[in-house]
Amino acid sequence: PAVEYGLDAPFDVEYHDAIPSTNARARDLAGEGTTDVVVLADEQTGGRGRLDREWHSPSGGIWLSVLFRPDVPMAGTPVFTLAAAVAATRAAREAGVEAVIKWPNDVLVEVDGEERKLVGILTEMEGEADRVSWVVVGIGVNANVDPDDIPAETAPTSLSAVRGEPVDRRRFTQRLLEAFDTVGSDPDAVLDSWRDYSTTLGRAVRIDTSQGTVTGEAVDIEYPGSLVVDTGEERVTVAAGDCDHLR
Ligand code: BT5
Repeated sequence: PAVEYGLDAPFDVEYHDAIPSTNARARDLAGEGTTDVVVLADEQTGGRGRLDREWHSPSGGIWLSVLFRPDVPMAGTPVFTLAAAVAATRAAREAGVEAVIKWPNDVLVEVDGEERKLVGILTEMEGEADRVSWVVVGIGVNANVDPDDIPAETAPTSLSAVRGEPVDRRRFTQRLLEAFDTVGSDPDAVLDSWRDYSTTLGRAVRIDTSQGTVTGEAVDIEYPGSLVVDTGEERVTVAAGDCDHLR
């Protein structure tokens, strides 16, 4: 395919010019018994976010999924989502884009005082409670795309829009995968880097969870990726939810 980057990555890479969803393809490969592979596409025609939301994936982006089989319980998998956010943020900063992480899975850039979404991450897995069979971490980076071509209600941005020139996708993807591989195997390193890059810690947040809404100050992140929120009355540990920064 035209998108083939010639990556020297710590994974095998399967390239596609266009595919419905790299996560769907990686799940299929998992079902066939494959592991340690990256599925990479220039364009997705059926990209998905969390809760089956649409993920717009025009040509020029970096849409990829990493399939691996870690020796961890199901409950430990959120750390891989954090690792992906850390890796994408590191690669963005190396490309001159001051990205920050919003809990749990958004990589944002502040543009004209407004937080805009640069990267989205979707982690899927299957297996037993005490040990996963496989994990697929999908990472969508608005690389060389025009934000106006992304009709998302959450204001998007892209690497090329922030830089004013295209990014070298081969180099960026290489750094992203290297960082994911290095940091992903060390949960303490993931949490430390996440704290460094976070824009959520120290801020007033409102989190909608399946058990209701939690409002307070985000004070820390805890293994395997839970946000600790000080409500003024107590400290609540939130495992998953949609987070809004209140100021
Ligand atoms: C996410 O979901 O942020 C996870 C996105 C994961 C995408 C990757 S690409 C490779 C792999 N293959 C897939 O099919 N998926 C993964 P969530 O937090 O639910 O955010 C989704 C929301 O972001 C949508 O409802 C839109 O409002 C907005 N959105 C959609 N496309 C966007 C884009 N390209 N840039 C910024 N925001 C977008």
